[in-house]
Amino acid sequence: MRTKATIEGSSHDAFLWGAATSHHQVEDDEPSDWADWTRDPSHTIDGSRAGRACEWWSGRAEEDLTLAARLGHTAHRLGLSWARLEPEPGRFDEVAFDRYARLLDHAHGEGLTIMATLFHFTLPRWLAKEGACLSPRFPERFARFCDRVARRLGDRIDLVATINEPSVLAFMAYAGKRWPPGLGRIDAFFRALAAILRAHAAGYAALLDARPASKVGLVLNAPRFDPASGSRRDLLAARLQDRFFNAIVLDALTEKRGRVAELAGPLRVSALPKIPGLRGSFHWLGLNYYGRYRVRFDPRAAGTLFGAHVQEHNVRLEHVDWGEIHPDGLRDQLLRFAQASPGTPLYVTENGVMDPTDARRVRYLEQHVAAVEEAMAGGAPVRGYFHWSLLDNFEWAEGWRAPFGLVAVDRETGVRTPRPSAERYRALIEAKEGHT
Ligand code: IFM
Repeated sequence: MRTKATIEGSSHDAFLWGAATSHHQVEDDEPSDWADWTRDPSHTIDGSRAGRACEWWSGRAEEDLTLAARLGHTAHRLGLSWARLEPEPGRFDEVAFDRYARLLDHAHGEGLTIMATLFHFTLPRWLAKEGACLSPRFPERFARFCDRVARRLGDRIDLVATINEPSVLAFMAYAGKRWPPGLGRIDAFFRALAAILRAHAAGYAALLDARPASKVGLVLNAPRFDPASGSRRDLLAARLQDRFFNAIVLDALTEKRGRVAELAGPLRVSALPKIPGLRGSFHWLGLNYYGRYRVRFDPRAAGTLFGAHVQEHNVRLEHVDWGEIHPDGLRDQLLRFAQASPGTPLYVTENGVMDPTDARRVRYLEQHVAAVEEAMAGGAPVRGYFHWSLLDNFEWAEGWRAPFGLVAVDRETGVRTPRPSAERYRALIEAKEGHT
């Protein structure tokens, strides 16, 4: 891992600058529950599937990681496919492990520090059949997978993230119907969230048992929820959404209920059981931040806790609501994480904008990096920033219609073209690191 990097105003062992990807979104033909789910064209807004994606599995990962390094990145966050690595319960695919070993060696050869996520939304088919995250054996099975990854690839992974965005997964796939298994039940949200956190705690323990030097974290997506007006009803709806999306997980990880509950006022509700081994089960925390929602009380919106999102959608794709661009929210959420878990190193593990023309991305990048600096000046120990994403890729239920890349990818030819924002990011990194 690199030891010398700085961001204006502070110095750290290694401030990491990079971009993030996840396996299903860039690798060709991942044999997972998502590959099965997207056989039904109604499951994506454009009827598409990941398919050959950005061809990372069959060979283009190396070329793209070299490009990232040329664009000034010092780190990369990627996902490892559980579905590939454990195609049958307890049977691990050594050829697939070798493929990742080569990819990770190449990344290190390019000077990139690696953060690897072990469960980024997709599951092996056999586990999906067994009940996905609601399988009673899910936590134990995830721990076994973590153990194997630590033993087989641990020396090639600098920072390991167990799970990506527990609240998003529980919301989209268990409360909602748009992601597999698409249960559409609010009770399933709480059961899935508890199971995901149980799996994280079990995975954390397994990673450390197998490799005590592992630096293990968990990645949370934490948008801001603000009331649409000064009315008490809007305030209550915004607090409910924040409580059940953000605070519930931070509380469970830190058990600092008093302090975190203050943000939810009188709503000291916790619908999660106590999970053994969860408290403090991280060496670092990742924050994925895209924007904020303005919440208006709506008695008809029971499924979203009586809050409708009413902001001007400056990041909107058909019916998809990505919220409002609000860089101050990144600063505030970093400070909130720092307060919830004092001294824990923080990484911005995702931050980006769906923008095919790059009209917004340059300013978005500048403003959010400035927000990171403000958070650091306010005492948040931020150690890195990963932009979402390096490349245009498969955006889940939005299919191929949501380009988030610093680098555009032509779907027909596969040709990569860095957007102006990629050059701006390079200049920004160089300026921050003092070698212009
Ligand atoms: O593409 C996703 C990613 O997989 C998880 N976080 C949000 C991104 C943009 O929606």
